[in-house]
Amino acid sequence: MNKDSRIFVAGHRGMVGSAIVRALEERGYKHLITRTSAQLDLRDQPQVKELFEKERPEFVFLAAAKVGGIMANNTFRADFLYDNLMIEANVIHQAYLHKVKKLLFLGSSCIYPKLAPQPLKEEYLLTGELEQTNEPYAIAKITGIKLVESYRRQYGCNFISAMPTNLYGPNDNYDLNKSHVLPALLRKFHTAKAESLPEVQIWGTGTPLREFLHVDDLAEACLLMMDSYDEELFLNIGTGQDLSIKDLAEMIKDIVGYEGQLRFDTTKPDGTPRKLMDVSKIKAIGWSPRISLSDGIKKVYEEEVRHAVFVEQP
Ligand code: GFB
Repeated sequence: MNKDSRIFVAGHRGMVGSAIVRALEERGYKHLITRTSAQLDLRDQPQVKELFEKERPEFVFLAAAKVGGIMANNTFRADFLYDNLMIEANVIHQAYLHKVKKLLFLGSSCIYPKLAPQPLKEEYLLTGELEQTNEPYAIAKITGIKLVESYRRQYGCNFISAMPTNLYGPNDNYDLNKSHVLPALLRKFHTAKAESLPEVQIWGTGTPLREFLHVDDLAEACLLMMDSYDEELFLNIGTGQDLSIKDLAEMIKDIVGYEGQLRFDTTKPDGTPRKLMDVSKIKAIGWSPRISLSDGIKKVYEEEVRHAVFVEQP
């Protein structure tokens, strides 16, 4: 990419897309192409075709997706499968037809089998059964990886994929029924402190292990891959370190300054027991995360509290 390249960031209002836009703007890229979902429905093939015909993007970051936490994934199973399949198929196919120079597709660590050996190496894809709570989303993301791989092999397109671990950062979703665990706990502890509530409910047993990456670190990895990675194999993006949901809850409780109790609601699902990424390949090309988990959570919490609202996305 050079500073005048036409760069389409699909999903620029979301947590990942907005972080990629911030990183591109900081580096002086001038010709960013963006559309809100009200302006362009990426699930609609004619609308996506028109965008590519009109704007002729040279580079595409495919960060648009229907995303959510364990409950949203488990409840809106059809939407997670349909919306993501349509977005990926439309954008990747139009990128091929319009001779996009390079496309980066964003997947997710839930593509790996539920009981795969840890840490998760890229080659464990499709070696076992998926976690049930997010199987439709995972199948959609695996399809995205296979679209990228297939357009490369059949048509020689320079399309690549990145698989981020669980993410957090600015522009996250704070709707407690749809969000991921980290924003949910920030909001729950903040509310409990403000209202002097005696306890906070944590879903599941607290024993599942999760890895968390600040989205600004992910954006750096995406720009690096766009600049200097041209291989077929997708790359894991994570910190290589995880912690239990109970330990995450204790960390957030301390950061917020809440003094009540934790209560585990075991009627809620745990999801996959562990999904720790092996990040040796992305590290070998020169990327490492810079933001520690506690610093990142403090930063996000200060930003959200300063705005005085926890934004709920549809
Ligand atoms: O972040 P999360 O919703 O998604 O949940 P996954 C992680 C763990 O935190 C689960 C527990 O064991 C939850 O039961 N948890 C505890 C909570 N309290 C809460 C809470 O208040 N809200 C939420 N949401 N969880 C998602 C996948 O899996 O991760 C997606 O469903 C995607 O497909 C995404 O891959 C990154 O890590 O379990």
